[in-house]
Amino acid sequence: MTSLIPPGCPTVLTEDDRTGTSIETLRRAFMDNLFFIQGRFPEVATKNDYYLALAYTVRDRLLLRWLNSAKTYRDQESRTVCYLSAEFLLGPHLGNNLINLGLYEAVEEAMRQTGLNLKELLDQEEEPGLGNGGLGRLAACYMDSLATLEIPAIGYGIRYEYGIFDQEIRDGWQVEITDKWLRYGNPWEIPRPELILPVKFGGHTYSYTDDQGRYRVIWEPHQVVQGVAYDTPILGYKVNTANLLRLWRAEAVESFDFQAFNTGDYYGAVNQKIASENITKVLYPNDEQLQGKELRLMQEYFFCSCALQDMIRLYKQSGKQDLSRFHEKFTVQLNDTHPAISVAELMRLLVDEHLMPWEQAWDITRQTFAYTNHTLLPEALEKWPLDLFGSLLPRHLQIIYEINRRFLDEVRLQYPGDNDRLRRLSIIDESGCRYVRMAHLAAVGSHAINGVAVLHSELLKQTVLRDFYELTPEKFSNKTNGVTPRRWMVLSNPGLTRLITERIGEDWVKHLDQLRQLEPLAADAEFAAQWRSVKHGNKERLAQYIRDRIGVTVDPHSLFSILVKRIHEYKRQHLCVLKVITLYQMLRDQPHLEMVPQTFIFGGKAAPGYYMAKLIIKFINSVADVINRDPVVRDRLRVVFLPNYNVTLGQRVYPAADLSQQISTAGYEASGTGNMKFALNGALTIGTLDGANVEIREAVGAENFFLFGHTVEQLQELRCNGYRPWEFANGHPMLKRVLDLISSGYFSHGDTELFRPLVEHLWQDDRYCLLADYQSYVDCYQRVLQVYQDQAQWAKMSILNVARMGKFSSDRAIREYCQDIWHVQPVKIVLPATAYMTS
Ligand code: KOT
Repeated sequence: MTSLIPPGCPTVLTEDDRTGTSIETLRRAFMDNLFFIQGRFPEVATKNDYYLALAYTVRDRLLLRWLNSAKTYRDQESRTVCYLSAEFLLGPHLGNNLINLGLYEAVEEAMRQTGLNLKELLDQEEEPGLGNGGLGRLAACYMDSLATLEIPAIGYGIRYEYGIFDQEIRDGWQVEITDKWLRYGNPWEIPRPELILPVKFGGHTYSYTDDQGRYRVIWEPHQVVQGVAYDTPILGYKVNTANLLRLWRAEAVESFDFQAFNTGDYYGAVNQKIASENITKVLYPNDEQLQGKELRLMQEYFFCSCALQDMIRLYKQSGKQDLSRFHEKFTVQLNDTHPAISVAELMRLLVDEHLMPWEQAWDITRQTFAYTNHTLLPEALEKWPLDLFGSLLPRHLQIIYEINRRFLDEVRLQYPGDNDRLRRLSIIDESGCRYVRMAHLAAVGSHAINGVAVLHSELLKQTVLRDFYELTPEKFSNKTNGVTPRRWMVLSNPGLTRLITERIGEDWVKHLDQLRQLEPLAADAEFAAQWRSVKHGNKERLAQYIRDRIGVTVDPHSLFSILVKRIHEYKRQHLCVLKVITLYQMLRDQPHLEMVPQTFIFGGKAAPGYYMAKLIIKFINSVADVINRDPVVRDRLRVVFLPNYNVTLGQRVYPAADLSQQISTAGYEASGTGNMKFALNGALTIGTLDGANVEIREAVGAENFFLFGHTVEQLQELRCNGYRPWEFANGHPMLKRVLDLISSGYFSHGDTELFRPLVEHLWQDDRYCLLADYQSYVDCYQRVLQVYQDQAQWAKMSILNVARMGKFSSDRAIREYCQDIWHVQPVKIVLPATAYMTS
């Protein structure tokens, strides 16, 4: 029996069916689960039965680590990070857990011996799409790193019944399909039906003085729902730490309101049940666009209240009744403002329910929370109309008023007579309709505030939170984002992982800076050849996928230029299309032009109510249709829109990219994380000085990065002088031809109306300055094509990119949060000699 436990990893001594890791044990346990959990013989089992049997086999191995982690944290009363996020975009669990357990090869072999193909089983898993994009995926990467760094942590969020919609493309348009991710069950979660917490909504408050002379407020709600916990273990890489992701589902307090039922209001009772369950029914699919919907505020409050009540419950489990050290036990990170209501909720719990004096409660609250901002876009800044807020959370509104009153009193002391400043800083926006500004609540209620890339953190201090920065500069810092190399390299790019590990050993997976050892190999011709061959294999697999999925043939020898991310005007997918049309024009002008064959691959979802974003998808598909059919371009140009871009598809796409397109308008992309995933997989970047691009360029070297476009300062100047996009269009013959071609209906079967909003917007307003950056983008692309013709040079640059990307591991980011904000230490988890615990 070969045991595949990683060296140095303490483990159980017994080789039982639920914890053993030999191929033989894994195979037996798998067959056992197929029989006893799925209730199937192999003769009749479906692929899904096999997937589930395997998932349960792997889950058993997680549970051993998970329960021991929980027990250790409890015994040692470990300080714990709580990451509060409305989104966790996890991606499929099975492959990742196999990597982190160090069991991928063993299970692959066990499956092979059973006549099964592990890859096919991995493909069975429906990914939990409980997030929109960057913010949710970052939360998932951070959970991976917290566990890998052995930091006690709990992720708190919402168990949406329907995650981000599935995207289909019909006639070039996006069509949204509900994401029924729980359809076949979810083997990775453990429901805790006995862990139920009440959450109140609406109603009114009244106050009185109790018999000890204390002022007290009672909140009589209109509605109470209950939160039920669903737990998912999050395992670290080759450690015994498995942390907890606790997601909450809303339920009616009782299945029927018996009083209503008895008085004959059967439908009223049923409606109440439905209304409660609706709270966690579906993820709002808007990325960086606030929709001031009541249900959304209910979702936010619902999960924050559950999370904080749960923390208090855990705190009290250790025997402590008095909550004066709550902030020593827990540090809570607010993932943008979606959980910012937590500030008022913790105050309510401490003051109203645990009778703590206001000043002490406020001290604890401020020491507990820290806030990360993820966007500067004004339309994404959360603010809630006062009426709506007050009718749903009447007690919280009172608390916010009190927080604000005390806060503004302090400001007044520092800036006497500066009423303008008070107005700007106030948590309540009174400039027109009155609103609660959630970023202000988060900023006032936190001891630390950070942006997610150097440039973004600087802009944050100059724009959205400028007055807060002037008031308390010591609270501000930068924490540049990172991504986990486990999912984004080891799992998704086994070829590159093998090649790197052969040369520098396997430590880089945990210490990504070690990739730097690859630098000397950039000059090694043999290594470069292997490097290129790995990339080519990945491109072949993506080409096959494209053929299977949308029936378009692409040449893996062509330059794969990829732009995958949510569709948004500031991300400028349409700038890339203008470039594609420019290339097409050149080919039509000179049909025999020698040109590097290129494949442009797009992917991304548009918010269902975001008309322009949906039109951009139609635009890409329409241009693709015309170009891919035109015999003039022959094999020199292909355009592909891959439907339903998600984590699973990302894992196919990043390893196959030659060129990563990171072309947002400078100052708009807070950080970006796709940019990091591409570069870590050996793609070169064409990009603007925006978000983390700035730091990526600094890290890999300016000579290994294709830079174009106006800087933030240049754009500011352009706008100050009155930006007139038509001057750019008229002054540039090719750009004008491209815009005119679109307007002529060339890409819309002669329909001159279809893309009019898009083109007119560019001519007249061009908020995101595409036309101003067009020339520079086109010129830069020429340099890309020149370098690509020298494959040796390209490979060298690609190797240097990877070698110098170590900084962008989420492990680095989490270490910084631990040191600067959370002040939390690793806790080693040691597994007991026998599999199951006795106490
Ligand atoms: C959405 C709604 C409100 C506020 C912020 C968002 C948001 C920001 N959603 N995703 N982001 C992205 O977050 C990533 C992780 O920090 C960044 O890399 C990216 O630039 C943001 O756009």
